[in-house]
Amino acid sequence: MKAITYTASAFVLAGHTLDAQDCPGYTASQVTQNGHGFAADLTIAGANCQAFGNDIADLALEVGYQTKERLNVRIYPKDIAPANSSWFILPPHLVDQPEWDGKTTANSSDLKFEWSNDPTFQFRVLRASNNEELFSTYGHVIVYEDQFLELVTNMVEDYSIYGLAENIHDFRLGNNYTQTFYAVDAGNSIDRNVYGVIPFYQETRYHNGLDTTSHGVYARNAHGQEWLMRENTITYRTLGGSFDLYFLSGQSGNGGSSALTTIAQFQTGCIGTPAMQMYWTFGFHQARWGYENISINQAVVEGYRDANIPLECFWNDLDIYDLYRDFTNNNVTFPLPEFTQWIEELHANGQHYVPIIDSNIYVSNPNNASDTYAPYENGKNLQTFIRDPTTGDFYFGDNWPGFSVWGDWLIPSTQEWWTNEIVTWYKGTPFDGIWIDLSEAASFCAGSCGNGRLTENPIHPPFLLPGDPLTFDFNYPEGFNISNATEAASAAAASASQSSALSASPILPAATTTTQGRTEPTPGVRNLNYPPYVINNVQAGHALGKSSIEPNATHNDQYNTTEYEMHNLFGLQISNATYHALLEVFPGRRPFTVGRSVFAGSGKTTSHWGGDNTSTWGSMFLSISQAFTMMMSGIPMFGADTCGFARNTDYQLCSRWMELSAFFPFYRNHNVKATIGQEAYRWSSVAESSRRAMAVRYSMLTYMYTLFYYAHTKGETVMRALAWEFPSDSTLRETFNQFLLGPSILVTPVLVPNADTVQGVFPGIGEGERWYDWYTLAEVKAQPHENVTMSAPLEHINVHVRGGSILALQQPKLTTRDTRNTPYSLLVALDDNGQAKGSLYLDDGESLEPNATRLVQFSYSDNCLEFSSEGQYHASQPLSNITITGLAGSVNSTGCYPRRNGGWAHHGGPQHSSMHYGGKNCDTGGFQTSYSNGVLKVSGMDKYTKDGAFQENLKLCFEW
Ligand code: MIG
Repeated sequence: MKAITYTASAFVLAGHTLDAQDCPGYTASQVTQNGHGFAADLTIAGANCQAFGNDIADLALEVGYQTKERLNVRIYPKDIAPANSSWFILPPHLVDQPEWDGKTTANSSDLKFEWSNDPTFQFRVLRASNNEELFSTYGHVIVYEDQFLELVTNMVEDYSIYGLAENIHDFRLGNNYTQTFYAVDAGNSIDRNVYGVIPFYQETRYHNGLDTTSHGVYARNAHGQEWLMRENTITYRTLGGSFDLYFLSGQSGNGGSSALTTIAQFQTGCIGTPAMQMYWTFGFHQARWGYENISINQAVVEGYRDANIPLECFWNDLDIYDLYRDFTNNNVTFPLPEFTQWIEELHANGQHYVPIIDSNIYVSNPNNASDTYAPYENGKNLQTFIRDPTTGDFYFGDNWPGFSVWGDWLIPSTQEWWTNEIVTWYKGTPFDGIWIDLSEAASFCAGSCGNGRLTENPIHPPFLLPGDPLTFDFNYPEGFNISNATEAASAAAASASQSSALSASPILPAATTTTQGRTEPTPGVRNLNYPPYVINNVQAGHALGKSSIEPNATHNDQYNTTEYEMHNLFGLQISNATYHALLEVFPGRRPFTVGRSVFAGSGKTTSHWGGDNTSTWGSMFLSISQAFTMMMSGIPMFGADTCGFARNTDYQLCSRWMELSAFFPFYRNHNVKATIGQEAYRWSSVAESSRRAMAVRYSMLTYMYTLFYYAHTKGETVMRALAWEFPSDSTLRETFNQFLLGPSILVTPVLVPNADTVQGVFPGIGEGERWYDWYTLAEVKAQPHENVTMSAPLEHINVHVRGGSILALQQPKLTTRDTRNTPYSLLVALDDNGQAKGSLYLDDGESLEPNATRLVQFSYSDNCLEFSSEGQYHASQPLSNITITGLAGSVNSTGCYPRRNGGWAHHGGPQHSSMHYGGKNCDTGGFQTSYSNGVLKVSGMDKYTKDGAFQENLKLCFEW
């Protein structure tokens, strides 16, 4: 036997490095053109290499100019035995497969494909307009084995690529980084694989500040994989499947390319745009693992009410369940019907309720007649669970409830079963959405460990649970020892004595791990549990079967597809199934599901939270770059566990985090068990920070909602990196300590402890951009590229409005329902030319296909505010105020004039309070106006739009 040592970058076999690039590569022949590309054969150009699998000698190549902006390259085995097809081919019904639009040809494409056989098959993709090379395997071989695919692309010097979600890493991925993809149940592993897999990157090239360009690459493959970013290359490796690459030009029309266009092309053309969310989901959510009974639930809801902090939605974790079993209610702590009534009270107050559902299903103890568990029995009757290939029976892994099974989403009966369980459970637990956890899918043991042991059910998980004796968490955020010295010292002492007590009397034996290095490829055989190539999976020993269903588990489809192929898709599938189940519960209403594991395309049905982060400043900071990657991946309804999940938070971190997350689409505070509570009302400072930040958020809910409308219809992004909005400024290429919400709102959070100032940049100053403080409306005075120091007391988050924007605002209330019922106001922030524009989308806030919508486009120029309003939706609230900021220094009162198009007229300059409406006398107009420092405020306009603010097109002019 050869000695095998694993190193991070290569395998050392008997003293020498095994490099798949020593494989022979392929030769192309039999080229046949079709109208929109060509096909060819690829034949192995030497002896089998057996690098990390069994070589496939004959491949098919297909190159397709699919749309003007998208080029597809597919390489797959030429002869696939039908039974093995799922090894290589990812069917379009599982993951969308983009196709030819029926008209694009090589000549009309933004992109150009070139190839050569010298010395072996290699290809490159160029931008047609200027022959710029975007992707190139020249100088490298292609490796195609049954368990290992590799290709290498040459990259420009100091390249900037972004994406490859999900990762907890800097925004710009860097040139010395490996992104591993294998959905995993493991905290927020920094720089490693996490819960989701979206193999798409976007590249930006700055060209010395001239004409920044962008393009994208999507690799449609669901296998375990790695992307190795190195100085001048990226190496792409997967454990199977095919090369199915989509190159996106990032160009719009005949113009230049941009990151935002590239990202939109990925969504609209490749994976689908995100689901439209219900209006209320943009309110604030409170969750915790450890809300152990109805009285605790009640106390939390009251805590928020008493502190005057908005609480839109209350979440329960596992605590509601009987013995951790999905779809149950603990009779003692959450008895029915009291629990049902409690949820109905929330509803009556305009609040909502979301419970957790775990991906695992408890297996009843066959020897205990009283241990029947209907969800298992029902699924068993339909034979709808994933199987253990060694017994042919179900695969019995282990999770919270004990030995468990998992739904096999490849067969239709599983949807039927899942829908039935959800519909049934809803009767006693009238939820408004579903939180899907552990969808990696996680199992606490290796293999079908319940074989022959089901009679032991229920069993305790093989590790201590938070909340078990001696498991209190004494960790606090960085800087806690400075802000809370005494408490920090006593926590350290308590922690030490707890760990010595635990080591004196261990409660559980140490968990065993499964470790094995590289296995030798065996002709004709795939080694599923220990593939020859060992990806850098975050689990101990990098074992794929650790903390997860083992790769050799089988599905019930015609191919008996294995988990090896399906692993990364479990989260996508269970979220899709839950989406469809919710459509049964709420016909015609947009389903709200929040899932932990996601794949390319998940955003069409689900939202996502950042998983188990920690109560640390670093974790808070990285939530911003993580959010950017989700925006790029078509999953904009994203947020992190605010104030941090694992460990204790403190008042500073929690204040800053409540402020920061107020500008993330999904805004939820969540916390693990056995730590201190972290609801926003627990500290006066956190309460005040939350009230203030939420007031900003709730004021602009319609703006957030409108951003989602454009995400859903056009693939636009919701949170935005500064680099996306200001592409010519290369100094922003790594920036993620600030971000934009849509094009108009700039957020500069405090990300470090013990600070009362923050630094941030105001992009575009000196090149026509203007910025205004949200709270004072004062214009920012800064030099180009200046890192401006701003005051940032604990309860304050810096928010700035970009000149050129018009925002429709409402008055913040304690629920989104009440906020939505307040009058509108408009904020007009002028740019250098005295112009601005904006838009507003309205509908009933919950229908999948609303029968009435309204889209209002605002514009301001030449002192006139105009809006055009289209659609049938009737927003009954009036328009009460208009504020214009950025007006020139002094205002002359030259009298008013009526210039109305069936709308408004205004007499008196901004300093006059009298105005005309519809030709009536100024004095009965009753508008109030005030002007100072470039800000004009007009109020008291409600009476003119009693029937609704945006019922007609309007033009309102100001004269001075
Ligand atoms: O094995 O349900 O990420 O949000 O509180 C851990 C308990 C299970 C992981 C989730 C977390 C949730 C926790 N869950």
